[in-house]
This record gives sequence, structure tokens and C-alpha cells, in this order.
Amino acid sequence: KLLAAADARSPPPALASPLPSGTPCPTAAVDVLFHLGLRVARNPGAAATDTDDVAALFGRVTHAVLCGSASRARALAAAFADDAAGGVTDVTRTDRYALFLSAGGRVAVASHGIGRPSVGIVLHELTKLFRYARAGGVDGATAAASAATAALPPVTYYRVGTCGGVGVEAGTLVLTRNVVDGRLRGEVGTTVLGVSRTEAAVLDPATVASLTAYARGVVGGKAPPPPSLGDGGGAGRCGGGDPTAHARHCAALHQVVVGTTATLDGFYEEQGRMDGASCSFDEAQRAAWLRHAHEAGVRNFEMEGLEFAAFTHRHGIPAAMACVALLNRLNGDQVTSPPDQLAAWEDSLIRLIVGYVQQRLEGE
Ligand code: R2B
Ligand code: URA
Repeated sequence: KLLAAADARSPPPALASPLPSGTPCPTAAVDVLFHLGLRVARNPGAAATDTDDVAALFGRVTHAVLCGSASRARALAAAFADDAAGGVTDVTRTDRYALFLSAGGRVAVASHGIGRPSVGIVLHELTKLFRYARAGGVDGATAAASAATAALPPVTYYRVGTCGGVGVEAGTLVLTRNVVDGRLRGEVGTTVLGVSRTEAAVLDPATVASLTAYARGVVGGKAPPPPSLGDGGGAGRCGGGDPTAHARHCAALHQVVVGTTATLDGFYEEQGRMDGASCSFDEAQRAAWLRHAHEAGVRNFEMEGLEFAAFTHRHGIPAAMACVALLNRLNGDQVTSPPDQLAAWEDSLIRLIVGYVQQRLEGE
């Protein structure tokens, strides 16, 4: 009976002819970026009260760094401020996502939470934010800002975070060449207006190559990590003689690997873990799947890359991903490194991305 009732329901309206990928949505006179807690007046004549002057705040942004947690976003923004004039502007308005401006307003740092839906939402709102900021569409006072920002390069997006290494040791920096799903396919599946579709998930090769070259210059050789990492020192271990502060600071990272990232929609079973609350496979099946992924070129597992790559590709946004491996999944499931070791790896990753973006800013 239930089946008959379901059949009788009218089918969802088919999305027969979708608009071209990345077509901007129509927007109201005041656009509420709900999860960021920002309100943007679109027209000079629109009510300027209760809206945020996004052109003044975000009009100079050329790099946007996204990471999982609010505290990591704050640490990233502070690290950018160490290296540039001006401090950090905290633009966080909700407890959904943290948002900071640093490096004199040229770098935005946001948290993205965990998983594809979470990163997808903040990507939509940030991208609209930067669009509005550059168009100067707030009020008359921002027309000058709009003219000044017209010539800026496009905003480059980065996802920096943690991951499970696949055949790479903890403390390895994994840079993503391409992203795949749990079936090792380089596309993301979504359902829009009742119609399922797939979309390519591709990172910008030029940005990936340039970040790789930088990372290889500052992260040390192929030797395994020395026994005591995270001591805050490490000068000389990183960068093969490179005297810069960034090279010294990235000492906790012991090698750079460029490879395929698999994005999974869960941390436990979806990543082949056997330490969740329940388990639908055995040791042999786990090992076979991890081996299969490794043989296909997968070097890390995480939870947002597919959405990040699909979104940035759809919008023509240059983007790259850098993640530090917290463990080698071929050896186990649990993250057992002590907190100060985890902090040292994350701090090194922050130093690395700050150094890279700083170098890019100098050339802009
Ligand atoms: C890496 O770490 C998080 C899960 O612990 C998730 O956000 C990811 O991609
Ligand atoms: N993040 C993940 O998604 N997986 C890991 O194993 C570690 C961090």
C-alpha cells in the first residue's frame, strides 16, 4: 500500500535544462549571508542601516584560507598578522563559522567545520561576499573602493587541514593533485530539484604546482621525523639550508607528498575504520580496500576536498589543498600522537601556508 501511495505521488519537476555551471543567482536588495551573519545592501539606494560595508572590509582580499576549526582559523589569522602591518579583524558574527581578516585586509581566514555540506555552505557565502566586496555594491561611499579593487587578481582559495595518511607517515604534508570520492571517482554527486547529477572536482593545476614548489623548498628531505618533534625549535631540519623563518618554523613537517586525496562522507566506517561504534566489515576487507586506494594513488583521506574542488572549479576559482597526515592508515585507525605533537604539525602547516601566501602577496 505504501508503495502504491508513493508511486501515485507526482514526480519531482525534472531539471530538464540546467543553466550553465556557475551562473550567479538573482539576489535581493539586501542579501543576508545567513551563516556568516553578514547583511549586504546591493544597491546604493538601499537602506544602509543594519548592513555591513563589505567593500570596505573585504574589497582588498586576494587570498582566502579555509580550515576546519574556529581556533585554527584564529591562529592562522594571527600568524598572517605577525608578518604584515596591521592586526587581525575578527568578523565572526555567528557560532557556525569563524571569519577573520588579516595581512592588512588582503587575506581572509574562515573555518569550514566538518564535511561536505558544511564546507559547501561557507564557500557559497564567502564567494558572494568577495563578489559584493569587489563590486562595491554597498552604498555610495564604496564606489571608490570598487574602482580600486577592480584590478586585483582573483581571490585564490586554500583548504588547509588534517587528514589520515595512506601509505605516508604521520607528519607528512600531503598536497592534493586531484580529489576522488569513496569509489575513487573524481566527481561529486548532488541532487538538485530532485535530479541527481555529478560534477567534476578539479583543483587549479597552476596553484597546486606553485604551492608544491614552495613546500618542497621549505620542508626538509625524505628522512623520517626525528624522535622529538614539536619542541618549537627545529632550525636546520627544514628547508635544506633555507634561512627564512618559515623554513625554520615548518620543522615538524618531515616530507611533502603530492597525490590523490579521497574525500569520504564520514570519519569512521566510510574511511575504512574499525574503531567506530559499529563495523560492517572485517580486517581483511579493510586492508584490501586501503591497499586498493593506495595502489590507485590515494595518499590521504579527509572530508571536504571533493566539495571544495567541485565548487572552486565550477566558479573558476584558483584553489589548492594542503593537509598534514595525523597517522598512516595502513598501520592503524586511532590517532594516538600526543596533543603537543599534533599542535606542532598544525603549527608548521600554518607557517607553511602563511609563508606561501606572503610570497604571493609580495608579487601582487
Ligand atoms: C579532517 O579532519 C576532520 C575530521 O577529524 C575533517 O574535517 C577532515 O577533513
Ligand atoms: N581527518 C580525517 O578525515 N581522517 C583522518 O584519519 C584524520 C583526520
